[in-house]
Amino acid sequence: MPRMTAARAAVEVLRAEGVTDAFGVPGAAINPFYAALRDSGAIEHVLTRHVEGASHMAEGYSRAKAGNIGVCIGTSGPAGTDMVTGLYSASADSVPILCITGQAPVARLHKEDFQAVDIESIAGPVTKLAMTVREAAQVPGAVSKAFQLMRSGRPGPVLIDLPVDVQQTEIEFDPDTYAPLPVHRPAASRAQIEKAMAMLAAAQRPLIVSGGGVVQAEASALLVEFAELVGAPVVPTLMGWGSIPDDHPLMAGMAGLQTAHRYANASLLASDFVLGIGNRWANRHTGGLEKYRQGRSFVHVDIEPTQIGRIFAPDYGIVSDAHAALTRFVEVARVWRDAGRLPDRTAWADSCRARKQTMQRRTHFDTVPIKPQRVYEEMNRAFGAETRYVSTIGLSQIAAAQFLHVYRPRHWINAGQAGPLGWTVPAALGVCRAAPEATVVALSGDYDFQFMLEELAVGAQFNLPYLHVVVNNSYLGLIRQAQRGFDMDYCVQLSYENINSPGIGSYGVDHVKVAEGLGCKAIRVSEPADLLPALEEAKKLMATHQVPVLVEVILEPVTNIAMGTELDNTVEFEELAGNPKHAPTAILPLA
Ligand SMILES: Cc1ncc(C[n+]2csc(CCOP(=O)(O)OP(=O)(O)O)c2C)c(N)n1
Repeated sequence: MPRMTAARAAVEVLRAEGVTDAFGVPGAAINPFYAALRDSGAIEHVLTRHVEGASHMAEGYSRAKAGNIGVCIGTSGPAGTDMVTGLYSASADSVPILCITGQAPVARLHKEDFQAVDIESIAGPVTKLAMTVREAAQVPGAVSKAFQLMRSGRPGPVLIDLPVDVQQTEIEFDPDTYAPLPVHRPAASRAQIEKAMAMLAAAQRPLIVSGGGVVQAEASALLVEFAELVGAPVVPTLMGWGSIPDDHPLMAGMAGLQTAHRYANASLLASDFVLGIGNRWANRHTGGLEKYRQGRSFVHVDIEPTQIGRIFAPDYGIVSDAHAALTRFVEVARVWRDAGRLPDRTAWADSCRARKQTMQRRTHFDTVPIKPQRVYEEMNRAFGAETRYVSTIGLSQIAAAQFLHVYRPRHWINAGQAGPLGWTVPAALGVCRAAPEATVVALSGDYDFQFMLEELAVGAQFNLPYLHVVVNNSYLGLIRQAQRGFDMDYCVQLSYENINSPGIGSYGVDHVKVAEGLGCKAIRVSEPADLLPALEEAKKLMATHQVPVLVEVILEPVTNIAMGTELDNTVEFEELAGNPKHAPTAILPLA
């Protein structure tokens, strides 16, 4: 039997599970693992500038391609705690990442040793498994189980914590006969799908809500086929955006709060039945539950049994992987179509399409300083269907969801539930690493960008070219707007005397100089007419220099995207539900 250190055995398991890349920061307590990485030569390592950055890169890497598992590595103590935000983000959005940390020697774990922290307890609530492996012989099994867990059921992150003496202990392990553990994903039965189909067929105005689970399960093509067979419009959630192309006749828009379309909210309120697949009824999607549920029945299909009924009790629940469920939905729908059992829903689908045509928000503004809406209009011009967008949080993300267009799964990569500022730069780098052929376009407000902009150095060092649009209002825009409710404008201004934009005043951080200082390329835009040329120029710079390229857009300081009737769809829901006083003009009568 081959003998090797437990650290080497862990690396051999990673290799056998298909890992080719890792993101991390070395340190004393993880050095034996780094030695094993070097000796094996099987895994490429990207040295990040912040350990939190490594965790977000791992998430971007996982989300870019089906089957990918991003790996992030750090030493004991603060490296593990730095990665907790990444674990939270991955767990919240059901993304598998493997976090490996070094630890103090086993005998010193309770002696307040230097950088000894109880990371397995800290990471517990934000992982599927967090384990400090105290016995060297358990290491291969623990890492193997990590992969099984990450791939089974609802995907999510795992943390494996390796005390430095455990890493160095020699064990017997045979990589040649290693085999990954079986993965389990529940699948809907024919009877369950037929029952849901009967409810859908009985409805007059059915909608399908397509969540991130559809994207994760690589079931987007099946979703579109199913929607076409039954003639039901699709409302993707923020995590499911891209599961049906924006220009598909049955794409009814995104519903809910903020990251939503007015026409989708109207269509949702007009529906009488919702089939949710791989979604979790997030509060940013549902808004107020009473309004959301009133007058319609629900079927919920989810891979995780305890998700059924978590937010509200559906009329019928099915525990299933989205791919397995949609495969059967398509099968049954074909049979029912051939038997003439599928009602014609053309008029209903047409009414959703009419709302989509008439309830668009305005984007074309010529004013200087630039209004944010215009930025997205120009981005839609500059970037095609192959573009993979990466964004996190803020007014910028909200407006992006309202105005950009996404046509393919895994082409809207967004930290949907956790929304941690700083996620965008490292996540975009992770996407680039996983999909070097892709056109990756990140979008941030200036504050999100400033949170982890040191990671741009990683993009420059490792030649990870992507285009980062930073919409700079020199404000914590979203928070400023939220503060309206408190009648204040407090601790939200980012500007200070540093650089001046013509006619606008001081904008504080010179992002162009910072990006260039880190080895990237950068362009600043202040006039609407310069937006498209700048985006085109940025594409060329990316191709020529193979580094991240920043396009900084100087926006009006206080954005005038309406957060009331335009963005706060709780209000929109109420209006659309029949308050004639505020009802927007172009709404079709609600059924
Ligand atoms: C780690 C973290 N802290 C605080 C917040 C709360 N927060 C959400 S958006 C935001 C302001 C974002 O400003 P910016 O990135 O400039 O985007 P804008 O809203 O101006 O487009 C803040 C502070 C957060 N999401 N994450």
